[in-house]
Amino acid sequence: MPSKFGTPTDPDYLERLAEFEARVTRGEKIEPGDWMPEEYRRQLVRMISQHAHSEVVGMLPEGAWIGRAPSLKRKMILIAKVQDEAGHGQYLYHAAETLGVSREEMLQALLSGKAKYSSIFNYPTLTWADIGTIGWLVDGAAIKNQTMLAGCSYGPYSRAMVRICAEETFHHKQGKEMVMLYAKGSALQRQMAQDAINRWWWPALMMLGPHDSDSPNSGMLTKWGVKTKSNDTVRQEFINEHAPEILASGLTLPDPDLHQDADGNWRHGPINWDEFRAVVKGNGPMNKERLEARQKAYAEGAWVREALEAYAARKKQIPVAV
Ligand code: BYC
Repeated sequence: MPSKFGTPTDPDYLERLAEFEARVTRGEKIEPGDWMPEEYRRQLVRMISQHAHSEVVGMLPEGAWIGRAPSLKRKMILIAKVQDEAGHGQYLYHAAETLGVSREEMLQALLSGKAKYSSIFNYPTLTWADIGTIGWLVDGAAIKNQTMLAGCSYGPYSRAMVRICAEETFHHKQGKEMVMLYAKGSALQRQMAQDAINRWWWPALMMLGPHDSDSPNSGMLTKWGVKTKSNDTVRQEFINEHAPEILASGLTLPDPDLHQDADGNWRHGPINWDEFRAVVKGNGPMNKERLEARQKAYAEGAWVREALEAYAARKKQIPVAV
């Protein structure tokens, strides 16, 4: 039986590729059992597994504040949010598994430092205002990116995005409400909110990926309907929504060049891509801590995996009554 993942050396590759591309152009979803080029599979595994790791590592900066939330209400919201992120990781690992990669392979790539996850989670959460700011800016940027991915050509990824975006909308709203409240609060609350916005604004812009001219994967991903908007387009949408709202709340943004053009778009100053590259290479402020935290959690979960394996093996030996 021919493989459902085609390579250019296959005799019928060009014919199948044309059929696959026609399906993508018609807006049909590609499903796990369907034929697809090996390169499409590889790109999806790369992106979906990175996305899954981001959700799981993304629990760490916020999880650190659960025990220090200022009220029961805020604590309950934060617990629900962090738990949602674990669920998002699950949907995404499952989506990647439909492409023939195992959970263990993906986890080992993360734990060995080989796999990437979003740059944004390598920054520290220094005060409680960072929690609101992550909701407003980080979830805000993630929603723009993920709404774009909800229209992607791969069915399982697209459907995971629809569900994730619905939950992220709640995350975004609670963060925005919190920061807006502090912006109108005491001098200390205003200072905390401003400081958090100052520290998270640029990393939130970087999170959406390099400029289109420096984005090697975009060409193929766009051609095959995985990315339905470019990195810069998504970033522009994010700035157009968030810059005026933050300024209207009475806070400022740490970009002296930020302004609105006659066409309605908000223009930003130069992004520090050296910082972005350093963070992605593993030299950000919290890379080491984040990886160590995941490695520790994996080691401490060994007994659960062993127990599950023993249970599964035992179950196989017990005759099932019919
Ligand atoms: N961080 O060709 P490009 C959340 C890499 S979590 C690190 O443009 P692409 C949340 C990129 O991988 C949601 N690396 O790449 C959770 C590539 O390197 P490789 C997070 C980055 O893939 C908890 C190279 O740079 N969202 O919401 O076409 C609490 C060249 O870039 C980053 C996702 O994961 C980065 N930011 O486009 C709160 C979205 N950007 O792999 C909230 C899913 C780029 O070739 N991912 N690189 O070695 C995507 O949509 C796309 O991968 C990107 C980049 C738009 C990010």
